[in-house]
Amino acid sequence: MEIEFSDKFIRALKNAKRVVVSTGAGVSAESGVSTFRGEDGLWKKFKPEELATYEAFEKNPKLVWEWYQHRRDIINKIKPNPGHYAIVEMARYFKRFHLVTQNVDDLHREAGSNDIIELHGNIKRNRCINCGTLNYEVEFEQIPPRCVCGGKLRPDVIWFGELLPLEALERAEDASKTCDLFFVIGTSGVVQPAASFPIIATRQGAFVVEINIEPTELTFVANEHFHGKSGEILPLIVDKIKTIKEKI
Ligand code: BV8
Ligand code: ZN
Repeated sequence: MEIEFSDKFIRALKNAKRVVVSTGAGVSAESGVSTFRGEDGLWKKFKPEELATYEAFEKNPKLVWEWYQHRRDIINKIKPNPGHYAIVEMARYFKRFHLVTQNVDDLHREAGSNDIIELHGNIKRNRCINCGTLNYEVEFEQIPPRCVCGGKLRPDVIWFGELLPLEALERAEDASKTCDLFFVIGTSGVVQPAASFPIIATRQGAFVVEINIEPTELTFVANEHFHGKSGEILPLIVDKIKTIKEKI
């Protein structure tokens, strides 16, 4: 695949010192994780409020747990794709680099990214609703599984109507307010407050780059839009970065 880099994009890469990369389900699509709103999207079969809410968990813990086990089974079998690895490589070329993800699939960590700002938690972690204990145990004989304290275990993800982890929210907000280059990759820009970060960035003058296979709610804020798969485009952008920046 060939892509044209505009002068303004190359200038933005050259001058960038504080970069944010924010990712959504589209970054994991080429690894085989279905997105939420795509053709085979998770939300096609179920509505978000039917499954990814505390009320749904209270009302039908078995259905919610089976949905998460189903997603875990898929996620446990897949690997990061070239887009995840390109983000790991990209981080090496900028003084300050933040990775903010809406994804709960743990693929950024598996690819080698560290210090990931997980806005919506991590599907591989469980949390006790009674004592808050976290565990990575994912195989259970009974559904819904119980904590040793007797409390119900839930996937450690943020459901609709739940507040995001304060530290993640503050770190993402601060990084968006102070960055000079913001990549928004593989997200439809529907879910709040995650979708607000590129807008915060553009408001303070950052150069915003969108990578997506289609235009989204956020395309209007982007200074540059790469139309295509993140797994193909990101490695090309990193190759370009290597010709104009030194590793830090
Ligand atoms: C909160 C974890 C305070 C669980 C998730 C009314 C109006 C506006 C907002 C609200 C409202 N009522 C409530 C809200 C707030 C609500 C919200 O945003 N609702 C939306 C639906 C309108 N948000 C919340 O509730 C948040 N908490 O705000 O607390 C509060 C409290 C009460 C009331 C108000 C406020 C919590 C939200 C977190 C929900 N949890 N995940 C789980 O995963 O099971 S969200 C889940 O869906 C994901 O984590 C992700 O964030 C989201 C999916 O979005 P995307 O990642 O963008 O995925 P999508 O499929 O949509 O798009 C994929 C994109 O990739 C597409 O654009 C596609 O073109 C592209 N693509 C595909 N392939 C590729 C590609 N791009 C590049 N390359 C490819 N190969
Ligand atoms: Zn407990």
